[in-house]
Amino acid sequence: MEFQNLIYDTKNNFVLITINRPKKLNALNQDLIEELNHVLKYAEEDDAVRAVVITGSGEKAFVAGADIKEFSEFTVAQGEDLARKGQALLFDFIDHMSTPVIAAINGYALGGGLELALACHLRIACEEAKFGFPEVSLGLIPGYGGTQRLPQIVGKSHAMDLILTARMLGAEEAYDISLINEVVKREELLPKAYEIVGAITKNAPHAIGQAIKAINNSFHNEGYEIEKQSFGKCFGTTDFKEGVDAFLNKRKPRF
Ligand code: DAK
Repeated sequence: MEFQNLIYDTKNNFVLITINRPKKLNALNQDLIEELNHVLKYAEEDDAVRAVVITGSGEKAFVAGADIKEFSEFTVAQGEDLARKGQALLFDFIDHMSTPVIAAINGYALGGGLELALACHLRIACEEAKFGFPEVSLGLIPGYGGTQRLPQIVGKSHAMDLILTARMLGAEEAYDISLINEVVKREELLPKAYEIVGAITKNAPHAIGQAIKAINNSFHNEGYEIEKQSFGKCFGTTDFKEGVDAFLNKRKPRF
């Protein structure tokens, strides 16, 4: 199958997906979300696929966020609707897969890109990787599950810090706060991901799927719904218009 925004490679018993928009730092647009859903669905349905690894092309970015140009004109209704659609096609979809998904983070993982990594079951990164939620600097909040999964993974205190300050952090700090499972040298990133795939796939696949389901269910709450509504409301504000205009015109926002 031909894809415009990703490359997928079927290995022995797993699939490697490489997000491939390097000129736009692999920013997530709607087409890419659909393409990822397509490959992930296939991986989930084929019993021969026992794991998935997701990485970004180039040395600069895993995914530098949702595509800001694409969402700059969205209304409140479109924002909420697309948050729902994106969650169903990609973020919740991965979270609920019974096939384990590992994010191999090779550079910037920002905004929607960090949300993608958080939806994966495990995260490893190279030493140069950078993480952050710049959404509030654009007049938004993380709308693809970030306000829910970040506190689940790093705790409320670190989540408040990262989301409210919008600061970027490096791989060592990300490891220290348990945002990622491991940090390795760049050349060891994919070999380490494959090693983890090997460690998981020697175990019983049915039990792996049930374990993921049980772990996920310890985090059931209403927060995801509130996030979608709050995210949609941000699109009706002058802050959003100012934040996005500032990014697109390469200037600092004035809030
Ligand atoms: N979207 C679109 N283009 C992007 C991009 C992005 N997120 N990130 C980078 N690019 C583009 C840049 O515009 C530039 O394009 P050209 O000007 O060359 O055409 C190219 O990638 C290279 O980027 P830079 O020239 O900026 O590279 P630098 O090394 O100087 O800087 C950077 C790297 C990662 C620090 C910088 O690119 C940056 O700050 N990027 C934006 C980070 C960011 O704010 N990401 C968005 C976070 S908000 C939604 C649901 C969820 C969301 C949105 C909507 N709906 C349901 C509707 C989530 C929102 C987010 O993710």
